[in-house]
Amino acid sequence: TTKLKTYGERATSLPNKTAQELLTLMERKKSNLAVALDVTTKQEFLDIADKVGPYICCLKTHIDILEDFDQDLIDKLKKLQKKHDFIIFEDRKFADIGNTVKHQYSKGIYKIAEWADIVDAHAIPGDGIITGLKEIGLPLNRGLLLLAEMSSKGNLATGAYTEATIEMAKRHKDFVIGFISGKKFNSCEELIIMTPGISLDISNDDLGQQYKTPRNVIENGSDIIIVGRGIYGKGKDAVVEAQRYRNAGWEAYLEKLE
Ligand code: 5BU
Repeated sequence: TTKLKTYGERATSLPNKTAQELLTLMERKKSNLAVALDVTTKQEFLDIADKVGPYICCLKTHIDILEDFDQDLIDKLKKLQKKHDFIIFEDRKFADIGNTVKHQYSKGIYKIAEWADIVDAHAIPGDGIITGLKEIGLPLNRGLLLLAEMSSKGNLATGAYTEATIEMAKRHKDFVIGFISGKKFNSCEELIIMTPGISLDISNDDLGQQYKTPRNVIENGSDIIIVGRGIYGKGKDAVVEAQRYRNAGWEAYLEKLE
């Protein structure tokens, strides 16, 4: 069997600058943990981001759920990014024609392209969604993830849809840096796999979310585990939980490398 490449060694196998930066910083910080920061006030958002910052490679946002969003939040988020060294991933799940997603990516209230290193998109509209996002994102060295699979019960991103999504990614390797999925796909092993639906404690929520453990998904070729409520949910100490998930993710990765 051939030895698996480390995150750091893989950095040079991708043309996209954000992808290279992400893989390098994972190696440097010894973390394959992304936190999904799904809280609805600025204060909670900045407080948790500052607490978990030292332990994460990536901060995943849903910027449109904040009740008191303003430019000051973005300024402070960028300061925290400098302080702690992480990639920012806005989980926007674009799903429209190229011309529309271009505007959604760069304009409006959030001006996502100005601060998000990575965004994601559904493959359902076809290649035009990537071409549109690329016009905005590539000059800024941004990266895109395609949703090849989803974690929720009954989702339709399976089989032929997943296969077609993988083919679409391969046609845009300058901009598409990887997938949201639960496993690695043959024929594009260099692409980065980010996996949501991760818990060490529970197997589902009441609204269709399904959880796997960090070990489950890393064994299947996931590169980055995405954890939300498992870290800052009711009664949890975000620092303790971030350390616990970071260690679980990194140990599973080291075992895979052996
Ligand atoms: P949780 O609190 O760990 O369940 O949060 C999971 C996060 O990942 C949340 O922000 C979702 O929007 C996101 N997510 C997901 O759960 N499943 C998916 O298939 C995709 C995104 Br794509």
